[in-house]
Amino acid sequence: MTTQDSIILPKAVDKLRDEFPILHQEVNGHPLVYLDNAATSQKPLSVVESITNYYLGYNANIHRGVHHLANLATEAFEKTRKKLAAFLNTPDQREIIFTSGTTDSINLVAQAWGRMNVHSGDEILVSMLEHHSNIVPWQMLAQEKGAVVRVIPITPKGEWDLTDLNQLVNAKTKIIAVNHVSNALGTINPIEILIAEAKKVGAKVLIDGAQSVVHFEVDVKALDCDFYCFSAHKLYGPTGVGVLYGKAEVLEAMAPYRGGGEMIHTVSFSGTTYNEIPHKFEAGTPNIEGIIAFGAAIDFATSLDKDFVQSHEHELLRYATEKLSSIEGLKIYGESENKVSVISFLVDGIHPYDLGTLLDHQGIAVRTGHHCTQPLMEHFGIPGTVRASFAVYNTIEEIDMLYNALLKAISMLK
Ligand code: C6P
Repeated sequence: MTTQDSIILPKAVDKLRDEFPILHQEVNGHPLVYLDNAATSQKPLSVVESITNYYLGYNANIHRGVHHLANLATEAFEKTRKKLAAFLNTPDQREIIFTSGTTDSINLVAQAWGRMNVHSGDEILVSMLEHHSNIVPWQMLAQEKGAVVRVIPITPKGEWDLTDLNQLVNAKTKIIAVNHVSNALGTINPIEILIAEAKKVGAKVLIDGAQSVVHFEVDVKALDCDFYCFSAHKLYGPTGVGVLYGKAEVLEAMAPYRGGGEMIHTVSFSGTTYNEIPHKFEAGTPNIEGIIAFGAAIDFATSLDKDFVQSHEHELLRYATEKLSSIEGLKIYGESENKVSVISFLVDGIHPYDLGTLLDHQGIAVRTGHHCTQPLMEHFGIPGTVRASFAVYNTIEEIDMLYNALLKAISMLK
């Protein structure tokens, strides 16, 4: 951090925090310190207002009516698709499918692509760092098809161990499904290596971007992956909506996932024809206000200065790592050089739940438990961790508050 940055940064963050009224409250008699951003980020005013504006001004169903409100709602809804296409850098809006979130996007691919393309004896490759949402849909598919789920091991630092890459990615591999960033450890994974390897054997690649897009820019065309997905709610947007990017030619060759309104072309009892992509995968009335607010969240995210986000989050991570490492008996899980602003830790002899509860008593919100990564916790031989995850609106002072609250909690529990 340069001297100039240290003068400018607090002011910039203060201004940013004004956009998030929820942060300005007390919890248990202490100022709220919200460090559970990897679970869900807080929402700026513009996102909240986009929802009320819709309901107060132009609530209507989309793609169906010819009336004024229906046209306004359809236009606002489709604008989000355009924004997401730009956000992920695809020129083709048909490659943007709205879903209910990352989990839904992965299930869509596992079912709609997987059922057609994965057969007995085939292999699906995931990693030890996956969230349950990127494990269970593949296990369900593998069980149905008699396929095998293989797992990329990790190093003690929490990075992929690609020593046996040649065996892990082989002629039987049909799809590689991995996260870009680990939610439990914060590791940024070298997905480019796997995408290149997949091409050699003709396998498809799905990237779970739930934890990446809020921290750095993603260009699906430069990555050249087949699928990329994320949820709005970890990127300043509402819960219950998300996106699946898929290459047009791959999506076109896929059967629909859910049947119903909107995804059809014509329906008759003698046979039904399906709509074009992306609508083929968007059955039923969607979460209209959520998708519109997703657009507002994209606007907010893209309005932030990228260099500022990166340097501020990097400084939060560096400072928090230094402070927490100085606490006796505290062990950090996930020590990659290539990390986003997430710190998972345990303190000798103290259950993470007890620590989390005593932090909450002091106004500090962290996540405790297995973080929906039970195989990873089992790998480390631990029940779970305490996870502090920082967003661009967090401050150095809040890390000092975390540090002091931790010392107090530890002294009470030991
Ligand atoms: N991780 C966390 O606290 P949904 O629930 O569909 O929006 O996202 C699921 C998901 C998938 N992949 C990764 C890498 C994730 O981090 C998550 C959500 C939250 O870490 C809730 S468990």
